[in-house]
Amino acid sequence: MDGIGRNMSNRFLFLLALLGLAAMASAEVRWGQVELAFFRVRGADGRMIDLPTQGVVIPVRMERIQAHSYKQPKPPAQNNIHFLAPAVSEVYKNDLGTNYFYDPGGPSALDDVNILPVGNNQWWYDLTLGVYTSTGNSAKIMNRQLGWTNYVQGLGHDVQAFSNLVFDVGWVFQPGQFPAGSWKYTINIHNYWSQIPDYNKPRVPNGLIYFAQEWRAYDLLGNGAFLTNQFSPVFSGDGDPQIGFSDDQYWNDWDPVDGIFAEDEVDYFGGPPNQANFLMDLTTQQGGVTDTVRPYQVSLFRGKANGGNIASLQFIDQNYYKALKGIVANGSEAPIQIIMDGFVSTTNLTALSADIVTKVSTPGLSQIVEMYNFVTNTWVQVDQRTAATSDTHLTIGAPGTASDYVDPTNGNDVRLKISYKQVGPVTQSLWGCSVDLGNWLATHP
Ligand SMILES: [Ca+2]
Ligand SMILES: [Ca+2]
Ligand SMILES: [Ca+2]
Repeated sequence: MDGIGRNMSNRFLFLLALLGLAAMASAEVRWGQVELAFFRVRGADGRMIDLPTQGVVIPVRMERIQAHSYKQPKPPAQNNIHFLAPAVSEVYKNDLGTNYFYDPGGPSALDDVNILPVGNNQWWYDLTLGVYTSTGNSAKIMNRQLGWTNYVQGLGHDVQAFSNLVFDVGWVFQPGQFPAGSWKYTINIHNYWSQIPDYNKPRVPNGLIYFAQEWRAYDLLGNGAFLTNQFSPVFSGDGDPQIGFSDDQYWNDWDPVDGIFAEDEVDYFGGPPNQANFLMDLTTQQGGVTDTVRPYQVSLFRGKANGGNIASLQFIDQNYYKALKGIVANGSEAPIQIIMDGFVSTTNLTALSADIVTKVSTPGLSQIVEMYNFVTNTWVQVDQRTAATSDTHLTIGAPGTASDYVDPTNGNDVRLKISYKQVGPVTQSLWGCSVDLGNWLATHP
Protein backbone atom coordinates (compact mmCIF):
# COMPACT_ATOMS: atom_id res chain seq x y z
CA MET A 1 0.00 0.00 0.00
CA ASP A 2 1.39 3.47 -0.88
CA GLY A 3 1.53 6.43 1.53
CA ILE A 4 -1.71 8.02 0.36
CA GLY A 5 -3.56 4.72 0.48
CA ARG A 6 -2.28 4.02 3.99
CA ASN A 7 -3.20 7.53 5.08
CA MET A 8 -6.71 7.18 3.67
CA SER A 9 -7.01 3.79 5.26
CA ASN A 10 -6.00 5.27 8.64
CA ARG A 11 -8.50 8.10 8.22
CA PHE A 12 -11.16 5.58 7.34
CA LEU A 13 -10.39 3.59 10.48
CA PHE A 14 -10.42 6.80 12.51
CA LEU A 15 -13.81 7.69 11.07
CA LEU A 16 -15.09 4.23 11.88
CA ALA A 17 -13.85 4.60 15.46
CA LEU A 18 -15.60 7.98 15.73
CA LEU A 19 -18.81 6.46 14.41
CA GLY A 20 -18.46 3.67 16.94
CA LEU A 21 -18.03 6.18 19.77
CA ALA A 22 -20.98 8.18 18.50
CA ALA A 23 -23.10 5.03 18.43
CA MET A 24 -22.12 4.23 22.01
CA ALA A 25 -22.70 7.78 23.19
CA SER A 26 -26.16 7.94 21.64
CA ALA A 27 -27.46 4.69 23.15
CA GLU A 28 -30.76 5.68 24.72
CA VAL A 29 -30.99 4.40 28.27
CA ARG A 30 -33.99 4.96 30.50
CA TRP A 31 -34.46 3.94 34.09
CA GLY A 32 -37.89 3.10 35.38
CA GLN A 33 -39.66 1.02 37.92
CA VAL A 34 -41.62 -2.15 37.68
CA GLU A 35 -44.30 -3.31 40.11
CA LEU A 36 -45.09 -6.87 40.94
CA ALA A 37 -48.66 -8.15 40.66
CA PHE A 38 -47.73 -11.67 41.75
CA PHE A 39 -44.63 -13.84 42.19
CA ARG A 40 -45.28 -17.55 42.54
CA VAL A 41 -42.45 -20.01 42.76
CA ARG A 42 -42.05 -23.70 43.54
CA GLY A 43 -40.46 -24.11 46.96
CA ALA A 44 -38.03 -26.73 48.21
CA ASP A 45 -40.93 -28.88 49.48
CA GLY A 46 -42.46 -28.98 45.99
CA ARG A 47 -45.40 -26.68 46.71
CA MET A 48 -46.07 -23.42 44.86
CA ILE A 49 -45.52 -20.46 47.16
CA ASP A 50 -47.30 -17.15 46.57
CA LEU A 51 -44.73 -14.57 47.65
CA PRO A 52 -45.80 -11.20 49.04
CA THR A 53 -45.82 -8.53 46.34
CA GLN A 54 -48.00 -5.73 47.68
CA GLY A 55 -46.24 -2.39 47.33
CA VAL A 56 -43.14 -3.91 45.75
CA VAL A 57 -41.45 -1.57 43.29
CA ILE A 58 -38.05 -2.40 41.84
CA PRO A 59 -35.80 -0.66 39.31
CA VAL A 60 -35.66 -1.58 35.67
CA ARG A 61 -33.04 -0.45 33.17
CA MET A 62 -34.13 0.01 29.55
CA GLU A 63 -31.83 0.46 26.57
CA ARG A 64 -33.05 1.16 23.06
CA ILE A 65 -31.91 -1.45 20.54
CA GLN A 66 -32.50 -1.97 16.81
CA ALA A 67 -34.65 -4.99 16.06
CA HIS A 68 -36.22 -5.88 12.74
CA SER A 69 -39.22 -8.00 11.87
CA TYR A 70 -38.14 -11.52 10.98
CA LYS A 71 -40.19 -11.00 7.80
CA GLN A 72 -37.65 -8.39 6.67
CA PRO A 73 -34.06 -9.22 5.73
CA LYS A 74 -31.42 -8.90 8.41
CA PRO A 75 -29.69 -5.48 8.26
CA PRO A 76 -25.90 -5.36 7.75
CA ALA A 77 -23.89 -6.10 10.87
CA GLN A 78 -22.94 -3.03 12.91
CA ASN A 79 -20.29 -4.77 14.95
CA ASN A 80 -18.77 -8.15 15.47
CA ILE A 81 -19.03 -9.69 18.90
CA HIS A 82 -17.25 -12.96 19.58
CA PHE A 83 -18.14 -15.68 22.00
CA LEU A 84 -17.18 -14.72 25.50
CA ALA A 85 -16.08 -16.72 28.48
CA PRO A 86 -18.77 -16.52 31.16
CA ALA A 87 -18.59 -14.66 34.41
CA VAL A 88 -19.26 -17.02 37.29
CA SER A 89 -22.57 -15.36 38.05
CA GLU A 90 -23.85 -15.39 34.47
CA VAL A 91 -25.85 -18.58 33.89
CA TYR A 92 -27.50 -17.93 30.52
CA LYS A 93 -26.68 -15.47 27.79
CA ASN A 94 -28.06 -15.14 24.29
CA ASP A 95 -27.14 -11.64 23.22
CA LEU A 96 -24.71 -11.47 20.31
CA GLY A 97 -25.83 -7.92 19.62
CA THR A 98 -25.81 -8.09 15.84
CA ASN A 99 -29.23 -9.45 14.90
CA TYR A 100 -32.24 -8.65 17.06
CA PHE A 101 -35.59 -9.49 15.52
CA TYR A 102 -39.22 -10.14 16.44
CA ASP A 103 -42.45 -11.61 15.19
CA PRO A 104 -44.59 -8.46 14.80
CA GLY A 105 -47.88 -10.23 15.53
CA GLY A 106 -46.78 -12.37 18.45
CA PRO A 107 -47.22 -11.11 22.04
CA SER A 108 -46.66 -14.51 23.62
CA ALA A 109 -43.85 -17.02 23.06
CA LEU A 110 -41.92 -19.75 24.85
CA ASP A 111 -38.28 -20.71 24.45
CA ASP A 112 -36.21 -23.69 25.61
CA VAL A 113 -33.57 -22.18 27.88
CA ASN A 114 -30.76 -24.41 29.14
CA ILE A 115 -29.31 -22.63 32.12
CA LEU A 116 -25.76 -23.32 33.21
CA PRO A 117 -25.86 -25.51 36.32
CA VAL A 118 -23.36 -23.16 37.95
CA GLY A 119 -26.53 -21.27 38.86
CA ASN A 120 -28.18 -24.25 40.51
CA ASN A 121 -29.67 -23.33 43.89
CA GLN A 122 -28.58 -19.73 43.48
CA TRP A 123 -30.93 -16.77 43.60
CA TRP A 124 -31.92 -15.02 40.43
CA TYR A 125 -30.13 -11.71 40.40
CA ASP A 126 -30.78 -9.76 37.18
CA LEU A 127 -32.87 -10.80 34.19
CA THR A 128 -32.45 -9.12 30.80
CA LEU A 129 -34.92 -9.58 27.95
CA GLY A 130 -35.94 -7.72 24.80
CA VAL A 131 -39.25 -6.33 23.62
CA TYR A 132 -40.48 -4.64 20.46
CA THR A 133 -43.50 -2.36 20.62
CA SER A 134 -45.11 -0.76 17.59
CA THR A 135 -47.21 1.57 19.72
CA GLY A 136 -45.63 2.05 23.12
CA ASN A 137 -48.01 1.87 26.08
CA SER A 138 -50.39 4.54 27.33
CA ALA A 139 -51.88 2.25 29.99
CA LYS A 140 -50.44 -0.16 32.56
CA ILE A 141 -49.30 -3.39 30.96
CA MET A 142 -48.02 -6.72 32.21
CA ASN A 143 -45.03 -8.82 31.23
CA ARG A 144 -45.98 -12.22 32.60
CA GLN A 145 -43.16 -14.76 32.79
CA LEU A 146 -43.68 -18.45 33.41
CA GLY A 147 -41.27 -21.37 33.61
CA TRP A 148 -41.87 -25.10 33.30
CA THR A 149 -39.35 -27.94 33.43
CA ASN A 150 -41.17 -30.71 31.52
CA TYR A 151 -42.26 -31.10 27.91
CA VAL A 152 -44.74 -33.86 27.11
CA GLN A 153 -45.19 -34.90 23.51
CA GLY A 154 -48.40 -36.27 22.03
CA LEU A 155 -51.02 -34.15 23.80
CA GLY A 156 -52.05 -32.50 20.54
CA HIS A 157 -53.62 -29.24 19.43
CA ASP A 158 -54.41 -26.47 21.93
CA VAL A 159 -53.31 -28.55 24.94
CA GLN A 160 -50.52 -27.21 27.16
CA ALA A 161 -47.45 -29.35 26.32
CA PHE A 162 -45.41 -28.12 29.31
CA SER A 163 -45.75 -29.19 32.92
CA ASN A 164 -44.20 -28.74 36.34
CA LEU A 165 -44.57 -24.98 36.65
CA VAL A 166 -41.63 -23.60 38.66
CA PHE A 167 -42.44 -19.89 38.55
CA ASP A 168 -45.17 -17.52 37.44
CA VAL A 169 -44.42 -13.82 37.76
CA GLY A 170 -46.42 -10.74 36.74
CA TRP A 171 -44.28 -7.64 36.15
CA VAL A 172 -46.32 -4.44 35.79
CA PHE A 173 -45.05 -1.54 33.70
CA GLN A 174 -46.41 1.99 34.03
CA PRO A 175 -48.19 4.04 31.35
CA GLY A 176 -45.71 5.54 28.90
CA GLN A 177 -42.79 3.51 30.20
CA PHE A 178 -42.13 1.89 26.81
CA PRO A 179 -41.95 4.36 23.90
CA ALA A 180 -42.43 2.75 20.47
CA GLY A 181 -39.40 0.81 19.26
CA SER A 182 -37.20 -2.02 20.52
CA TRP A 183 -35.85 -2.21 24.05
CA LYS A 184 -33.52 -4.38 26.01
CA TYR A 185 -34.68 -4.23 29.61
CA THR A 186 -33.03 -5.49 32.78
CA ILE A 187 -35.13 -6.23 35.85
CA ASN A 188 -33.00 -6.01 39.00
CA ILE A 189 -34.73 -8.89 40.75
CA HIS A 190 -32.17 -8.85 43.55
CA ASN A 191 -33.77 -5.66 44.84
CA TYR A 192 -36.80 -7.77 45.74
CA TRP A 193 -34.99 -10.23 47.97
CA SER A 194 -34.60 -7.94 50.97
CA GLN A 195 -38.37 -7.78 51.15
CA ILE A 196 -39.18 -11.49 51.55
CA PRO A 197 -38.06 -14.24 53.93
CA ASP A 198 -34.87 -16.08 52.99
CA TYR A 199 -36.33 -19.54 52.63
CA ASN A 200 -38.73 -18.35 49.95
CA LYS A 201 -36.16 -16.85 47.66
CA PRO A 202 -36.49 -18.30 44.17
CA ARG A 203 -33.70 -20.59 43.04
CA VAL A 204 -32.59 -21.25 39.51
CA PRO A 205 -33.55 -24.80 38.58
CA ASN A 206 -30.74 -26.90 37.20
CA GLY A 207 -30.68 -27.29 33.43
CA LEU A 208 -33.62 -26.81 31.12
CA ILE A 209 -36.44 -24.32 31.67
CA TYR A 210 -39.25 -23.74 29.19
CA PHE A 211 -39.53 -19.99 29.63
CA ALA A 212 -42.62 -18.08 28.45
CA GLN A 213 -43.01 -14.34 27.97
CA GLU A 214 -46.50 -12.93 27.62
CA TRP A 215 -47.34 -9.28 26.96
CA ARG A 216 -50.82 -8.52 28.25
CA ALA A 217 -53.07 -5.68 29.31
CA TYR A 218 -52.78 -5.14 33.05
CA ASP A 219 -54.81 -7.49 35.18
CA LEU A 220 -54.16 -8.33 38.80
CA LEU A 221 -54.29 -12.07 38.11
CA GLY A 222 -52.24 -11.95 34.91
CA ASN A 223 -55.12 -12.82 32.60
CA GLY A 224 -55.41 -9.50 30.72
CA ALA A 225 -55.92 -9.39 26.95
CA PHE A 226 -52.87 -10.20 24.84
CA LEU A 227 -51.27 -7.11 23.27
CA THR A 228 -51.30 -8.60 19.77
CA ASN A 229 -49.62 -6.42 17.12
CA GLN A 230 -48.42 -4.08 19.90
CA PHE A 231 -45.80 -5.91 21.99
CA SER A 232 -43.56 -8.85 20.99
CA PRO A 233 -40.57 -10.56 22.63
CA VAL A 234 -37.25 -9.92 20.84
CA PHE A 235 -35.00 -12.75 19.69
CA SER A 236 -31.23 -12.66 19.17
CA GLY A 237 -29.76 -14.51 16.19
CA ASP A 238 -26.39 -14.72 14.42
CA GLY A 239 -25.33 -17.76 16.44
CA ASP A 240 -26.13 -19.97 19.38
CA PRO A 241 -26.25 -18.69 22.96
CA GLN A 242 -22.83 -17.75 24.39
CA ILE A 243 -23.69 -19.23 27.79
CA GLY A 244 -26.00 -22.19 28.19
CA PHE A 245 -27.85 -23.30 25.08
CA SER A 246 -31.16 -23.38 23.25
CA ASP A 247 -32.28 -25.28 20.20
CA ASP A 248 -33.20 -23.35 17.05
CA GLN A 249 -36.89 -23.51 17.85
CA TYR A 250 -39.51 -21.84 20.05
CA TRP A 251 -43.21 -22.14 20.69
CA ASN A 252 -45.24 -19.36 19.12
CA ASP A 253 -48.51 -19.00 21.00
CA TRP A 254 -50.68 -18.11 18.00
CA ASP A 255 -53.12 -20.93 17.29
CA PRO A 256 -54.85 -19.46 19.22
CA VAL A 257 -53.12 -16.82 21.35
CA ASP A 258 -54.33 -18.09 24.70
CA GLY A 259 -51.31 -18.65 26.96
CA ILE A 260 -51.52 -22.36 26.15
CA PHE A 261 -48.31 -23.54 24.50
CA ALA A 262 -49.25 -26.60 22.48
CA GLU A 263 -46.83 -28.96 20.76
CA ASP A 264 -48.11 -27.95 17.31
CA GLU A 265 -47.20 -24.32 18.01
CA VAL A 266 -43.49 -25.15 17.80
CA ASP A 267 -41.87 -22.89 15.21
CA TYR A 268 -38.65 -21.28 13.99
CA PHE A 269 -37.59 -18.44 11.70
CA GLY A 270 -36.08 -20.41 8.83
CA GLY A 271 -32.75 -21.11 10.51
CA PRO A 272 -29.60 -18.96 10.79
CA PRO A 273 -29.11 -16.03 11.01
CA ASN A 274 -32.53 -15.87 12.69
CA GLN A 275 -32.01 -18.51 15.38
CA ALA A 276 -35.25 -18.91 17.34
CA ASN A 277 -33.82 -18.00 20.75
CA PHE A 278 -34.94 -15.19 23.04
CA LEU A 279 -32.64 -12.25 23.63
CA MET A 280 -31.93 -13.11 27.26
CA ASP A 281 -29.27 -12.73 29.91
CA LEU A 282 -29.66 -14.22 33.37
CA THR A 283 -27.32 -13.81 36.30
CA THR A 284 -27.44 -15.41 39.70
CA GLN A 285 -26.07 -14.35 43.03
CA GLN A 286 -22.62 -15.84 43.31
CA GLY A 287 -22.13 -18.60 45.77
CA GLY A 288 -19.75 -21.49 46.26
CA VAL A 289 -16.36 -21.96 44.68
CA THR A 290 -15.74 -22.82 41.04
CA ASP A 291 -12.57 -24.79 40.27
CA THR A 292 -11.04 -25.10 36.83
CA VAL A 293 -10.31 -28.77 36.21
CA ARG A 294 -7.72 -29.59 33.54
CA PRO A 295 -7.55 -33.01 31.89
CA TYR A 296 -4.81 -35.48 32.89
CA GLN A 297 -5.54 -37.94 30.09
CA VAL A 298 -6.83 -37.83 26.51
CA SER A 299 -7.60 -40.66 24.11
CA LEU A 300 -9.02 -41.00 20.63
CA PHE A 301 -11.83 -43.56 20.61
CA ARG A 302 -12.28 -42.77 16.90
CA GLY A 303 -10.02 -40.69 14.68
CA LYS A 304 -6.31 -40.21 14.03
CA ALA A 305 -3.99 -38.01 16.08
CA ASN A 306 -2.74 -35.05 14.06
CA GLY A 307 -0.67 -33.05 16.52
CA GLY A 308 -0.71 -31.73 20.06
CA ASN A 309 -0.91 -33.61 23.34
CA ILE A 310 -2.58 -33.50 26.74
CA ALA A 311 -0.92 -30.16 27.56
CA SER A 312 -2.52 -28.64 24.45
CA LEU A 313 -5.94 -29.12 26.02
CA GLN A 314 -5.19 -27.35 29.27
CA PHE A 315 -5.05 -23.66 28.27
CA ILE A 316 -6.35 -21.30 25.59
CA ASP A 317 -3.09 -20.58 23.80
CA GLN A 318 -3.55 -21.63 20.14
CA ASN A 319 -1.66 -24.82 20.98
CA TYR A 320 -4.20 -27.35 19.73
CA TYR A 321 -4.92 -31.02 20.20
CA LYS A 322 -5.67 -32.05 16.63
CA ALA A 323 -7.41 -35.10 15.16
CA LEU A 324 -8.45 -36.26 11.70
CA LYS A 325 -11.45 -38.43 10.86
CA GLY A 326 -10.84 -42.13 11.27
CA ILE A 327 -12.40 -45.50 10.59
CA VAL A 328 -15.79 -46.19 12.13
CA ALA A 329 -17.61 -49.42 12.95
CA ASN A 330 -20.79 -48.23 11.25
CA GLY A 331 -22.11 -45.23 9.33
CA SER A 332 -23.91 -43.68 12.29
CA GLU A 333 -20.75 -43.43 14.37
CA ALA A 334 -18.82 -40.18 14.63
CA PRO A 335 -15.40 -40.53 12.89
CA ILE A 336 -13.74 -38.34 15.53
CA GLN A 337 -14.38 -39.05 19.21
CA ILE A 338 -12.02 -37.48 21.73
CA ILE A 339 -12.34 -38.61 25.34
CA MET A 340 -10.80 -36.62 28.19
CA ASP A 341 -10.50 -37.45 31.88
CA GLY A 342 -9.94 -35.09 34.81
CA PHE A 343 -10.03 -35.22 38.61
CA VAL A 344 -12.33 -32.98 40.68
CA SER A 345 -11.54 -32.12 44.30
CA THR A 346 -14.84 -33.34 45.78
CA THR A 347 -17.90 -35.39 44.85
CA ASN A 348 -20.03 -32.73 46.53
CA LEU A 349 -20.52 -30.68 43.37
CA THR A 350 -23.39 -28.26 42.86
CA ALA A 351 -22.54 -27.81 39.18
CA LEU A 352 -20.25 -29.27 36.55
CA SER A 353 -19.68 -27.73 33.12
CA ALA A 354 -17.54 -28.57 30.14
CA ASP A 355 -15.41 -25.56 29.17
CA ILE A 356 -14.09 -26.00 25.64
CA VAL A 357 -12.60 -24.08 22.72
CA THR A 358 -12.82 -25.89 19.40
CA LYS A 359 -12.83 -25.49 15.63
CA VAL A 360 -12.96 -27.73 12.56
CA SER A 361 -11.27 -27.63 9.15
CA THR A 362 -14.42 -27.46 6.99
CA PRO A 363 -18.08 -26.48 7.16
CA GLY A 364 -20.61 -29.32 7.04
CA LEU A 365 -19.76 -30.87 10.41
CA SER A 366 -21.73 -31.27 13.61
CA GLN A 367 -20.12 -31.13 17.06
CA ILE A 368 -21.49 -33.31 19.87
CA VAL A 369 -20.43 -32.88 23.50
CA GLU A 370 -21.15 -35.62 26.02
CA MET A 371 -20.39 -36.08 29.71
CA TYR A 372 -20.26 -39.46 31.42
CA ASN A 373 -22.85 -40.19 34.12
CA PHE A 374 -21.22 -42.69 36.50
CA VAL A 375 -24.53 -43.47 38.26
CA THR A 376 -26.36 -44.58 35.12
CA ASN A 377 -23.11 -45.62 33.35
CA THR A 378 -24.10 -43.77 30.20
CA TRP A 379 -22.85 -40.90 28.09
CA VAL A 380 -25.20 -37.92 28.37
CA GLN A 381 -25.30 -35.58 25.40
CA VAL A 382 -25.06 -32.03 26.73
CA ASP A 383 -24.75 -30.16 23.44
CA GLN A 384 -24.96 -30.61 19.69
CA ARG A 385 -24.45 -27.82 17.22
CA THR A 386 -22.94 -26.91 13.87
CA ALA A 387 -19.17 -27.10 14.30
CA ALA A 388 -17.50 -23.72 13.78
CA THR A 389 -14.46 -23.21 11.54
CA SER A 390 -12.98 -20.59 13.87
CA ASP A 391 -12.18 -20.93 17.58
CA THR A 392 -15.43 -21.09 19.54
CA HIS A 393 -15.64 -21.02 23.31
CA LEU A 394 -18.51 -22.90 24.92
CA THR A 395 -19.37 -23.56 28.53
CA ILE A 396 -21.96 -26.31 28.78
CA GLY A 397 -23.53 -27.53 31.98
CA ALA A 398 -24.26 -31.16 32.79
CA PRO A 399 -28.01 -31.70 33.32
CA GLY A 400 -29.41 -33.19 36.50
CA THR A 401 -27.34 -33.88 39.61
CA ALA A 402 -23.75 -32.72 39.16
CA SER A 403 -22.24 -35.35 41.50
CA ASP A 404 -23.58 -38.13 39.21
CA TYR A 405 -20.84 -37.14 36.76
CA VAL A 406 -18.09 -37.90 39.27
CA ASP A 407 -16.62 -41.40 39.79
CA PRO A 408 -15.76 -41.62 43.51
CA THR A 409 -14.30 -45.13 43.05
CA ASN A 410 -11.66 -43.74 40.70
CA GLY A 411 -10.23 -40.66 42.40
CA ASN A 412 -13.23 -38.41 41.58
CA ASP A 413 -12.75 -38.86 37.86
CA VAL A 414 -14.85 -36.82 35.41
CA ARG A 415 -15.07 -37.74 31.72
CA LEU A 416 -15.86 -35.66 28.67
CA LYS A 417 -16.29 -36.58 25.00
CA ILE A 418 -16.20 -34.29 21.96
CA SER A 419 -17.28 -35.87 18.65
CA TYR A 420 -17.60 -34.72 15.06
CA LYS A 421 -19.86 -36.03 12.32
CA GLN A 422 -20.41 -34.99 8.75
CA VAL A 423 -23.89 -33.51 8.23
CA GLY A 424 -23.43 -31.52 5.00
CA PRO A 425 -21.04 -30.93 2.10
CA VAL A 426 -17.38 -30.68 3.17
CA THR A 427 -14.44 -29.04 1.40
CA GLN A 428 -11.95 -31.79 2.39
CA SER A 429 -12.39 -35.55 2.38
CA LEU A 430 -9.95 -35.96 5.28
CA TRP A 431 -11.39 -33.35 7.62
CA GLY A 432 -10.32 -32.72 11.17
CA CYS A 433 -10.69 -30.71 14.35
CA SER A 434 -8.48 -28.58 16.58
CA VAL A 435 -9.24 -28.38 20.29
CA ASP A 436 -7.56 -25.51 22.13
CA LEU A 437 -9.25 -26.15 25.49
CA GLY A 438 -10.87 -29.20 27.05
CA ASN A 439 -11.50 -28.29 30.68
CA TRP A 440 -14.30 -28.50 33.26
CA LEU A 441 -15.69 -25.94 35.66
CA ALA A 442 -16.62 -27.65 38.92
CA THR A 443 -18.65 -25.69 41.49
CA HIS A 444 -18.94 -26.80 45.12
CA PRO A 445 -20.00 -25.15 48.43
CA1 LIG B 1 -51.80 -21.33 22.11
CA1 LIG C 1 -34.75 -21.81 21.16
CA1 LIG D 1 -4.41 -25.06 24.03
